[in-house]
Amino acid sequence: MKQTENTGETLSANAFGEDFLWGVATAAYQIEGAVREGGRGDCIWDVFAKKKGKIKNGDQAAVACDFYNRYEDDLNQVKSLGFKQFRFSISWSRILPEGAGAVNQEGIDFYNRLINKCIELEIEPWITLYHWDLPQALELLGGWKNRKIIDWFAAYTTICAEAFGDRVRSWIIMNEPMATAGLGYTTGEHAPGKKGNWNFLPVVHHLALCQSVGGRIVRNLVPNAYIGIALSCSYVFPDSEKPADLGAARRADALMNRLFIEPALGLGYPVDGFGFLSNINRYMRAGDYELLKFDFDFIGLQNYFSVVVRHSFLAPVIWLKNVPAALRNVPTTAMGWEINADGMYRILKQFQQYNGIRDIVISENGAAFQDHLTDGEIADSKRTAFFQDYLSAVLKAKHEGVNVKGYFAWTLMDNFEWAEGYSARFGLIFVDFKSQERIVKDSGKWFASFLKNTLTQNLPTNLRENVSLKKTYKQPEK
Ligand code: GCO
Repeated sequence: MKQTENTGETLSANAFGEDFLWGVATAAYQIEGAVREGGRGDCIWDVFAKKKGKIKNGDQAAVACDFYNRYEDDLNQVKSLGFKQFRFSISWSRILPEGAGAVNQEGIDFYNRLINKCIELEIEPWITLYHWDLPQALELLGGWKNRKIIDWFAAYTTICAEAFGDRVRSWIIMNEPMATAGLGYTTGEHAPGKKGNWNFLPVVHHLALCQSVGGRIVRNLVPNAYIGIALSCSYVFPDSEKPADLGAARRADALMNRLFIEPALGLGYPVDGFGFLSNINRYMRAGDYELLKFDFDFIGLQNYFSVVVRHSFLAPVIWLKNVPAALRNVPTTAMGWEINADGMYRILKQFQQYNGIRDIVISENGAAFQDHLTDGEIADSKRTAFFQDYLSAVLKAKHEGVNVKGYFAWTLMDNFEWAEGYSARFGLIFVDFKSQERIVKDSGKWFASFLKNTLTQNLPTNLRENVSLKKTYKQPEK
């Protein structure tokens, strides 16, 4: 058994406490497939992935893991791995094929079946409302650049809260909004593939407004809801102690770690870290400062790697560059990301400094490696070691008083890794994308043994009681 670095104690799930939540995370577009089934409308990724050169090897997610049709078997696997929490996202364009307007009952039905199956298995369902798959119909109207998205998102959130709120307690309003703003609308590496620094600010502002607007709607419609957001975060090290590099690290930190939490906490945008952000004022309207605030029950942190940055004259506006792990002679994952569990510990300590954060949940953590199928087995010892090291770092922070309430491994099974297509495998379960065969990797088996004797509490009974109710969504009146 692995010893934790810092305390010398054996890493055991029970060391995290009886009420610690152990889960596994997924996202709709990465696993569902069935893009033409059940009345679903196109999302921005359907359109983006068809464009030449956008996704590695020209991969498409029309089938992905076919989770839409195989969810029962896959949830049985969640159960057999020992996880008691399952995080999935709702595909907005399954619920509202045109993004707004008529509700697609088949979409509601699918998530009802999925939620009910979770509960039948004594697994608590966690909904992410937005994990990057905006309906294409809304992108044609400007997408996240258009302030009307507040109304569209509010309507979608209301429908989901009314349809699922009787059986779902835990809600993540938004996943990694920084990726949407940065990769989706600024560098164009992600859907919808828009480029330009001047898209960044309105998109950030509309995302930040939607996270709090969505939070308020769920608060009003779902009694006893546990509401959060999921933010990517990476501890930032300056490349040197030179003032220029320290400044670069401050700017990177403002963008990567502060941009979405601080407005929610009532601190406004982190302009002290990155002056350019003061330009967001041109998108601010009266009342927005208040509207941005929301008292989340938890903040989901997703940590994969730490970064080292230095000043650079070659990158206008941000004036910094990332010093790639490959040049620093440090261990990396198949994504080229630095493996550094100390970064997880440091980022937790950094978030501990904020007054006003209630709970922290690690809403994603995991790693891609080259997996080799040999005699029906995947001996992915590097992935297991990664989880052990990062979990030890979480435990160390928890022992030092950081209020971490749960941990979600990314991810249940290999899936469509956005611009990397199927080339990057993050799963605890290997997927053969031709046959859809699943094989539990050694890391998955390790998790199963790790979680085997956890003392985790049972599913709240109130979630269970409502499963038998027949759910039909009433079309909104015109
Ligand atoms: C992310 C996502 C996941 C990724 C994971 C690995 O937020 O980036 O939530 O969809 O697959 O992070 O890159």
